[in-house]
Amino acid sequence: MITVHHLGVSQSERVVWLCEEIEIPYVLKRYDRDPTTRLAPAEYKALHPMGIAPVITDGDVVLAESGAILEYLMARYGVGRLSVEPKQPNFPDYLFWFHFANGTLMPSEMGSMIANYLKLKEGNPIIAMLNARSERAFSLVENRLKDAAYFAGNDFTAADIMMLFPLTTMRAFVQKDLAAFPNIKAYLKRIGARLAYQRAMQKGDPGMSPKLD
Ligand SMILES: N[C@@H](CCC(=O)N[C@@H](CS)C(=O)NCC(=O)O)C(=O)O
Repeated sequence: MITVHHLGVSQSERVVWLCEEIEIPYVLKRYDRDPTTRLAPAEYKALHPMGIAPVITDGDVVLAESGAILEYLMARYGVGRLSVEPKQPNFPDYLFWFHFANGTLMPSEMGSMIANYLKLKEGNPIIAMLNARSERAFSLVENRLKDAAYFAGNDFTAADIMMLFPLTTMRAFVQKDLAAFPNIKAYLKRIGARLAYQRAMQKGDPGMSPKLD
């Protein structure tokens, strides 16, 4: 049996959501963040040497890293659901957006979050660089969602599951006004209507309303 170790308000929401979408049996174990440091509690950190969420256990397998976990679960239990076959024309789009989420968008938003914590003053060249990078990333996302209903094309895939966290829950840590991004807002509405997403958020973070606008 798969156990999804979910740290509250974290990227492990992706794993709960994937399990709900592909309807695989799993046990959900929730952990709250340390109220002072906002980091994972010691019990969570003991699960994997890196000490960060998400982590799953599946028999003897202990696996961390959102992208790796999603690929593992889809390959072993997903019977082809939510991924795109290499022979399909939108395979490159699927790969790009699946990896853009954690390869570029998350580091860019994390940079802005750290700059906020350090209280760098407006006008600081690092802030200007980070803001420009974040704007470029959000504009790229906005343009993609003008041309396609979902990141890989017409169909919802795991690329959407990877991409959603930086567009939603990450905004609990670093503010981002979406007023200039109508396609992103319409997309978030579409995702919010998915029953599997609603179930995942209800089970994973019952006290939080998903940041869908
Ligand atoms: N690239 C990693 C990032 C993991 C990560 O940074 N997790 C954060 C939560 S979103 C975490 O565990 N923070 C708590 C801590 O550092 O103690 C992944 O996607 O799995």
